[in-house]
Amino acid sequence: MRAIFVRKEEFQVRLVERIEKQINDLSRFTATPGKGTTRLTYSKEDLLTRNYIKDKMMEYELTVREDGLGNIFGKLADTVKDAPSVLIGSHFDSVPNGGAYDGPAGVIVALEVAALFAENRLRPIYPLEIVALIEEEGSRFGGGLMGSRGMAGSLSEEDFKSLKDEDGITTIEAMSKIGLDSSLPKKRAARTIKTFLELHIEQGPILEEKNIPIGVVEAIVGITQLEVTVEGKAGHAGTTPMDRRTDALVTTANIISRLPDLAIEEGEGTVITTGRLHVFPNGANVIPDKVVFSVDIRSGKEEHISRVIKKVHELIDSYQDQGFQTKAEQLLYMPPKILNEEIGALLKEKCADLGIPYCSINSGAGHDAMVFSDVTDVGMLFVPSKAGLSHCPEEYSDARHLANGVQIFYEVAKRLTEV
Ligand code: HGY
Ligand code: MN
Ligand code: MN
Ligand code: MN
Repeated sequence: MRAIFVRKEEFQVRLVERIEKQINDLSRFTATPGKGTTRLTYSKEDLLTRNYIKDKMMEYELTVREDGLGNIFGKLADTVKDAPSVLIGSHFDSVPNGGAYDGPAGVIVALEVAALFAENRLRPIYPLEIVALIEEEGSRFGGGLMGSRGMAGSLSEEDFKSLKDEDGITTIEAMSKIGLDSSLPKKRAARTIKTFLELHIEQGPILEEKNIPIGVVEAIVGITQLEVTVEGKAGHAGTTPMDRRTDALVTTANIISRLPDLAIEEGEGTVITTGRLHVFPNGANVIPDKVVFSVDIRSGKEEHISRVIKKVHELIDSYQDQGFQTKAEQLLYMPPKILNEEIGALLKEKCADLGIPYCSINSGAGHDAMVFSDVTDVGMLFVPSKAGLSHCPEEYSDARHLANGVQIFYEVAKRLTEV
């Protein structure tokens, strides 16, 4: 693919090399070496990544702190006391066996913007602040967008404390295991954030197919995540006649096989996915008495999501009269979001000034930017994903595209921080 990049200067080459090195460094912090990135929140891989990010922040002369959720902040020393920050960042956790770019690409780009502020000895009026967010994927505690929701106040302190992973370890216990202080403040007053900017890999094929290096995100799809439980009766696989079974797994299979049609009937890009499933007691010669599985529903319009949620409830309830207990717990509900037009226009203006081709694009993936759009102005850039792949070890984006993002955010940040 012929790459379109801003003119190649020594600075650009050096920036690309620095980005590539940081991507490679961070990709080492995985629980599944050789099988993609598995970096669960508050795990030892989280701790290694966290220390690396904090070292980088200190190298770039930022004041480093962590909040009561474990989000990491690097702030360019205050110039105007209590002025709201221009916050740039993304998340650093991953899905199981994911890629090296989903999240870290945005954290590294943000760090490199701070490096340019430091190198050019800029003294902004509004502070520049870099953030590395936790548990965006929800891979350990479910739901997702936990770091940004905790900051924005849409995840309450008690809900945060009640979250447990599959082994029953709470967020608080897991935090203290890696030396994090969960008693620190979590919610961040909206007046302390002037703008939030996030660069992310597209995780789809559009930019690569159009051969355009930058997407300016205008809207983000709405997402609901349900956790469905089907309870039947355990029994002996050999001695229980077929007509006397209340098999939770067979019923779950029937339910899951009906889900795709619910999205297809809605149309307009509505999608539904079951990605996680647990069978209990999970013995080859035991009729399963319980199954717990995820249902992820997304659409560009809220009406489609709410209709599908209703149909999922009707579907699982229809098994109640066959002796099953069923329930669906809502782990996450995020309506579709339209991002701030002014910030979008500013991003496009800077792309044009830098001679970087761009297009507008919508996101089928969820992002922390959608949470922050409830409390501040938000801007988001996408860079191409090779073959549109993501959430898999094959995920790849060209560091030169990320360098484009650094330069665009650097120009936008100078304007917004009123250097
Ligand atoms: O699921 C998503 O869209 C994001 O990757 N957390
Ligand atoms: Mn992501
Ligand atoms: Mn992701
Ligand atoms: Mn419609």
